[in-house]
Amino acid sequence: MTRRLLFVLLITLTAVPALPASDAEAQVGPDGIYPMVFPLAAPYRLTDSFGDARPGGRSHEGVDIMADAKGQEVYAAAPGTVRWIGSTCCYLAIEHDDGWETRYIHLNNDTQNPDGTYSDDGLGEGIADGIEVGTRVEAGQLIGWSGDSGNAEGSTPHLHFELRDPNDVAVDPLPSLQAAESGLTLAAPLCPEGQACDTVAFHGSGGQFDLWASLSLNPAINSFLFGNPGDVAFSGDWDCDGVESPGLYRRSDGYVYLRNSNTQGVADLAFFFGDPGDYPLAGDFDNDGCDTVSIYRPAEQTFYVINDLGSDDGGLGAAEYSFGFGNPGDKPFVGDFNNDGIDTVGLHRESTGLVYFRDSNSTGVADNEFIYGDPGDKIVAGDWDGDGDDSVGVYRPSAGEFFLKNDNTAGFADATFSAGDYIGVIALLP
Ligand SMILES: [Ca+2]
Ligand SMILES: [Ca+2]
Ligand SMILES: [Ca+2]
Ligand SMILES: [Ca+2]
Repeated sequence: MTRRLLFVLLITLTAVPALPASDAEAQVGPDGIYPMVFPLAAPYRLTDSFGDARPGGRSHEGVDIMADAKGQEVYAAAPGTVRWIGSTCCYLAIEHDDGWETRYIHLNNDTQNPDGTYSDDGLGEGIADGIEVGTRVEAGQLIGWSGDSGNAEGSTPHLHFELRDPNDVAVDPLPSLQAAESGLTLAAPLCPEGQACDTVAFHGSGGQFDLWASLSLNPAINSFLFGNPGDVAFSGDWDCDGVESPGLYRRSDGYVYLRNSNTQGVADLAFFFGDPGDYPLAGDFDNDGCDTVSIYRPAEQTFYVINDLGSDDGGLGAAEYSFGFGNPGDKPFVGDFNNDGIDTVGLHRESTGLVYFRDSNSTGVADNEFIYGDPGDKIVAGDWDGDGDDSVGVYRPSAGEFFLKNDNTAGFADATFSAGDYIGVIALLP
């Protein structure tokens, strides 16, 4: 999967054609995306083929997902019931619980040779055992295998995939397939029930925070103003009450402004720390349950850590310790990447997407490094799945989208969200 990351993340989601006015519209998410699991195992190639002319004056009512070979696994895109299996092997339709339907055409009909290749004898199996009309299927369940059956005989194996709304109108499935591929739709809840999971607040150019109640496709959003345009945002639990809220750093003068609630208002704490040009970072660096503000001095590639907060517009004084880490130009972020209760530092090279971090606040080589996202993305780390360790997310200003992963490795996003136009993002447990 790893090698496909950049390709996937570079895809631009295309506009979805307007759906007919009906209750069908209620079933699609932001941007007209139908939530689904990608229906074909890799390797494959998506084609933009909805609406293409076909023999007899027909219009192509689906998208052809080109397979590398016969026999690649085909999955139910969403939960539902098998409504129809074509009388000539091997076509299949699933009616979903919301009245939408997906169709899977040209499943395999040939037998596999001992060497793994396929004959073209039309005598093989293309539909999985137990899949019959009336069978209940879950999202991602194996329903069959790719092939060239029907009027695709002799052509490149591919899955003709259709998405039809409750009025039986074919909808271009390409944006939904691309969304499924990049994690824009969720096969399972990101945050398991009962877990405490971080969410995000997006920071706007005018000093606005849009705090998402949860990372979901249609979250409640709490908007409030804090600070001035140009301030750099971060987050933490300054008063140790278990609620995280924003902080701001004014890089022009080294001023820190902290707020203890996620509401509009002035700073609850304000003090100086660092020098003009420093970057802020905040976290629990000593595992006492309270977050404090520290800084990264890019000119020296040095972190300055302190486990106390200042107040009353005063200077915070000297850092408790400092250490060198990183390369010129890289931007700092913070997380508890190894779930030991101590936040440590990472750096992000925005020009390439390189992410690297330490599991202790000390000089040394990176404990982990990988490429994530695209150049220009803004990084943050959070515990999106509530398992205790922080992992990366990136906000992409050019697309207004937020991508996250539940482990710190390259690869597909575990979830992607359409956010809008912001300058950055913070992670927090509100
Ligand atoms: Ca707090
Ligand atoms: Ca602390
Ligand atoms: Ca840690
Ligand atoms: Ca986690």
